[in-house]
Amino acid sequence: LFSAVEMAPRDPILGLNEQFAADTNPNKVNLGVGVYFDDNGKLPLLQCVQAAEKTMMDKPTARGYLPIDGIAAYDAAVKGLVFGADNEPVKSGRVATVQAIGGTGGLKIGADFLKKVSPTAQVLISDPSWENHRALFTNAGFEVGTYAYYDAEKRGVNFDGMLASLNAAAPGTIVVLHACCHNPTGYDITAAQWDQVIAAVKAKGLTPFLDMAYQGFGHGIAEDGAVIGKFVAAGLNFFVSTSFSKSFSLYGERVGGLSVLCADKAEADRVLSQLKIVIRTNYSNPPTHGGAVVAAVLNNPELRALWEKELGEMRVRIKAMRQTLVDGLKAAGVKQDMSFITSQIGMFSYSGLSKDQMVRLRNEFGVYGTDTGRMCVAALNSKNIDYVCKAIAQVV
Ligand code: PLP
Ligand code: TYF
Repeated sequence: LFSAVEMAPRDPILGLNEQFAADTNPNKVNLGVGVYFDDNGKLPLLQCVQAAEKTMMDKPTARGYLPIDGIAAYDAAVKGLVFGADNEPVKSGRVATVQAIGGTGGLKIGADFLKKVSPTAQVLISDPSWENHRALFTNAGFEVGTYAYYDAEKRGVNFDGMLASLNAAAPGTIVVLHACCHNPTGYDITAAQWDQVIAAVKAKGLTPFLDMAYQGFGHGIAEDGAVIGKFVAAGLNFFVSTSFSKSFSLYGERVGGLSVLCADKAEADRVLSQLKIVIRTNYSNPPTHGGAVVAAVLNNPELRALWEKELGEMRVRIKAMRQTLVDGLKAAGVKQDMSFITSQIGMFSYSGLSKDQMVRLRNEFGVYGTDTGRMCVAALNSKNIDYVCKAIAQVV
């Protein structure tokens, strides 16, 4: 039965984790996978999460099946974060939101649903993008292409190219957009550029799918969410996947969501009923713990304030590390101007280093980034940064 089964390639990012774990270099630094570590190099367990869990443990509850679409208070909290609780889309009931198994789960539910409603549509992801975007939509049965995004020479967004790609797309094309903190490049488009993207999407009749995996890591929760308001104001119907993996440091709990903004409440009810079929036929209903924790935090004013403070600390620390990296590279003797690192946003930096340089960093120094030159700035800290700067200086 399995004799003809071929070995599948490793995930280019998660595969690095295995290689890192096996590396015996005592100075090794993992800048591969997108995970936030604190200044001691530890994965944080947020205080807001601990407080919510303590309250839950003080009053233990049995674990029945959740509704197919998840915890109602969780879905309401996701809607509030994405659209603003007092805003028209939520108030009018035209958002269909389901709890999902991480942001990946949200994308997958959306992709499977889209395959039913737009079976022949093409999907466009940014060039480059999080590689799982391509794999996920391909596995859902779509043909996946790219829209222009990164300009290596300019070190920024090839915005004219991006607009040209969107304007050349066939009506109904599904466009996967990074709501903020573009992965892997770290370059976001400006508010004015979003307006142009939205105008193109509207004029061409494209279907926007916003991937919001890093809300709060760019400029703030509301600031990063503002792009959603622009799509709402344009009168578009669209998809938003949400991930709390990074913003709650709850990677392993798999907490995320999918929201679909529909024309009216009746349409949202019908869409929700279809999303529930996708869920039912894949894993029936979501797990309880992570969703309960996030709902408890987001729906309690004190814990929510604590979360915003802790998320703000993560955001500020990453920004500080960007500056320290730029300064450290200069001090280590790197001649080229690396200040572009501070104009990038979110967890990642596209360093501009070549594959050969990245392989040397890994093999000779135990500094792990992806072959594309992406480094996770959120894994730098005051103890490892000098080492990383010296290693980079050696290979450039
Ligand atoms: N989308 C992007 C752009 C990401 O970087 C990630 C990172 O993991 C995800 C989606 C998936 O998030 P999750 O880990 O919650 O599935
Ligand atoms: O890009 C990253 O590093 C994160 C984590 O298949 C990740 O988004 C990487 C690969 C993958 C799932 C998550």
